[in-house]
Amino acid sequence: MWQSVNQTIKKADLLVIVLDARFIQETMNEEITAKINSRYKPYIFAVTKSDLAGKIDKITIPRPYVLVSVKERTGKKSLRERILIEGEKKYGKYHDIKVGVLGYPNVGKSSVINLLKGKHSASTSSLSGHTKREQPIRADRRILLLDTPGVIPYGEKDNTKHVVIGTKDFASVKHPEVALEGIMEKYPGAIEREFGVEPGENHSETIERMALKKNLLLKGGVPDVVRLSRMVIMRIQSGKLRL
Ligand SMILES: Nc1nc2c(ncn2[C@@H]2O[C@H](COP(=O)(O)OP(=O)(O)OP(=O)(O)O)[C@@H](O)[C@H]2O)c(=O)[nH]1
Ligand SMILES: [Mg+2]
Repeated sequence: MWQSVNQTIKKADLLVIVLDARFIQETMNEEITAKINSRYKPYIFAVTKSDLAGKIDKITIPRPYVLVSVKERTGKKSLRERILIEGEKKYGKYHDIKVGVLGYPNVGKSSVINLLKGKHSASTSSLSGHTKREQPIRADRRILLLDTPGVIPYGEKDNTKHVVIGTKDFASVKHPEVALEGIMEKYPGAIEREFGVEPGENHSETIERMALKKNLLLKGGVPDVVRLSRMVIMRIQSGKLRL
């Protein structure tokens, strides 16, 4: 993965770093910006999934940035203009610019490429790790886009964070009930409120109550906490449940 990212940073004239509007700080990757800086290449932040975010505190967004929603198809013109402006600053007007698109797994990189292209060219999925290698896609006469597989900072092992932001997608989380406990610890009250259950003695008891309330039962009436937890994680990742 990093090899592909390194190659793309080397080949590209400019980089678009994709951030999730709901989790701007969490989807920043200092290793990526350091690598880009060491090659003196310009970059822009595309803050995407803005349709899923509530009010965004603009002060916290690194610059230069463009707000995008691929779902609502907003920000396309601004992003294109910004690419050309930053490109021209560095390379002059008539350069055919190669743009590498980078970011965390599942953050929405291929979708941003499709938005710029105007039709579905890069393959996307709610499952993480979907893009395996970069493929150049021409957005228009002046912009060539390079998709990349998502990467996380070396050694980052924050499971709760990775589940919340979708780096680890709902289908591949190994122990969703453990992950959900971590989320409930980090975002107190959010899940309990959504399900309208009284908190139990501990998170695991609360999760049992939620499974019972949803009538998710195993043989013998045992609450199916695994299924319930995977469902909650899916709702968080798709933006249906806000933390
Ligand atoms: N609501 C909403 N969902 C989005 C938006 N952009 C992308 N998604 C969803 O986010 C998921 C991941 O999108 P991709 O474009 O495949 O993400 P990626 O960064 O290329 O993922 P990998 O290639 O797996 O690293 C998909 O389910 C998309 O439909 C957006 O602006 N709004
Ligand atoms: Mg992709």
